[in-house]
Amino acid sequence: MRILLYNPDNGVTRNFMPHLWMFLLQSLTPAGHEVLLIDGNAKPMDEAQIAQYVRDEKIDLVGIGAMTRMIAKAYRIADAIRATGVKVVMGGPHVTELADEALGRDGGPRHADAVALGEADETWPQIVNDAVRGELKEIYSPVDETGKERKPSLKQYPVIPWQSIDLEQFNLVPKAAFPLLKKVGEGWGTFRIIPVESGRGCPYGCEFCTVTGFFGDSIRFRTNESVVNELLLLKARARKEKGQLAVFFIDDNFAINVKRTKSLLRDIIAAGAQVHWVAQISANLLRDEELVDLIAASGGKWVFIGMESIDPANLKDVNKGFNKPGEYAEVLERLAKRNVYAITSFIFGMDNDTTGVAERTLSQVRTWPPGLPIFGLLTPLPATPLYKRLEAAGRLTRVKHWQEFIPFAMAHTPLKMSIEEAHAEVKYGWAHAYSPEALAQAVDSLDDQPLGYRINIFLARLCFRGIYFPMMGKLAWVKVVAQNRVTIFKLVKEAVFGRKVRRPRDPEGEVVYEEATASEASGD
Ligand code: B12
Ligand code: SF4
Repeated sequence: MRILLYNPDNGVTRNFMPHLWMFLLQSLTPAGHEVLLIDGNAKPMDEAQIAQYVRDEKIDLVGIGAMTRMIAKAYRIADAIRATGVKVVMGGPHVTELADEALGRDGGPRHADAVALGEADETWPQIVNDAVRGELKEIYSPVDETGKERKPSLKQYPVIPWQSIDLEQFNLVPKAAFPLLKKVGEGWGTFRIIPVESGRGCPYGCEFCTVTGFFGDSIRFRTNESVVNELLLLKARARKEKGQLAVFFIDDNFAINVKRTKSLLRDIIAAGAQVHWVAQISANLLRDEELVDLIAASGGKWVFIGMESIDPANLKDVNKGFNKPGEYAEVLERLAKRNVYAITSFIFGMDNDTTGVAERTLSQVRTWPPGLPIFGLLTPLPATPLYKRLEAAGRLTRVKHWQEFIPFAMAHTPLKMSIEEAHAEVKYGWAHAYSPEALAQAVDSLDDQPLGYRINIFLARLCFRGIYFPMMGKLAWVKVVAQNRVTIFKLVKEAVFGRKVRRPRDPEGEVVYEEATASEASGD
């Protein structure tokens, strides 16, 4: 069979990273089938185009995966494919929770021929085999012989053939930035972020999160050896392509078992498998100095921290009382001391939020080492405890918000502010955290660091700005570049002519200056 795996675009931004599920299911497909991948965020297609593609490529089976925010597009695409007579299987977190919606058993139209519930590592081969025989079932659940739910072990993790997968669509280097980036060091012609998982599951059960329900509170890990080998494979590819590559460890809480994470990081270092990496780790686990040392030594550059709120009452409300706002600054300083920076994620529209929450949050953020703050709204995703609580209280204003998806829009009314006020807070957060002044300040705050670090924070800030203010066309980019011309000019000048590097004060209290060296200019 010719199988197409498709992930829809989110309709707002371009994807910075491919979706792991596609590569994983491709690797788990029984031999003898050809599997094609389309990620809509890198290769946007509308319904007519995808239907044409399915006909032209003589596709026999399509698998579609989607998060809640992309599900409306996923259904439209599925409808267009099914109209060509090709069967569609859907999987992922949304249809796992609402299989009846996808199968048209809730009174609405049917979108999928079959639905794979939960983790499909073990059911996917069975789905393919059933499709070959023309015996596709409606629902596939990961269960054992006795019918009990079974979470796949990650001990026998498949080898994803990264050395040969076509990743052209995921090059993140904008062509206009070539001249500047070439100065920074070798190999900046391509830059890709690759998703790698080292484990699954998080037992913390934050009220708004689907992870504890979906992956279960049983935490499972791959072997260190299998993760290390995957990193070595990716490193070899980057070397061969003379390109740059970073890994996103997509584990929900990469350090959920600190002892195991340390052992993995030690093995990565021992094998020389260090690549630059990003991971999600909750703030409470970053108290451990040795862990943070190992993060830095193994290539960790950015840590995504779900801070959510600076108000302990809000955190308690959403079952995230383990976050202690009082220690956020200390945690970030601990990381920054090792040149590791944080993507700090905040949620507005929580029940104890009042107007001005964005400025109150930003006034703290400004005192922290430079990072990448991101702002979202409390969103009741289906089947989460949050959804159930708001539904029971009659507080949902858009009960099936995913069917009329609007980016950055609430689906319930917070207790102490209006929906419009909450939207305005998010806008304020993005506008002020990513203004030209804020970008310049972030770059300047790293004045004692090599040029590579400052370019890195500047480019990262520009990209993150695009989450709320998408820069989809050339004109939008030109505008952003014009607004930030002073900072860009400063960085280009330094890349081309070198600079007087400002070093920390020496013991005599004198400021020492020296010319930038080639090694400094080549970054980290
Ligand atoms: C990495 C990640 C991201 C990345 C981007 C996605 C990417 N390119 O990989 C980033 C950081 C950008 C991101 C952003 C967001 N994310 Co996110 N993200 C994840 C994360 C941590 C890992 C995804 C992953 O690769 N998992 C590992 C793979 C193996 O699991 P999987 O995708 O679920 O696939 C398995 C099964 O679901 C199934 N399956 C999946 N698809 C299909 C398709 C078929 C045909 C079949 C048969 C089976 C199947 O088989 C797979 C193997 O078992 C998950 C949490 C998690 N652990 O999954 C959240 C998660 C997917 N994100 C979530 C959310 C809410 C978001 C945001 C909306 C957050 C926000 N408020 O802004 C944004 C939206 C992004 C967008 N593009 O619009 C939710 C989605 C919940 C939901 N019901 O939709 C999750 C589950 C986390 C959570 N807090 O609940 N995310
Ligand atoms: S710590 Fe993160 S992954 Fe774990 S339940 Fe909370 S939000 Fe979800």
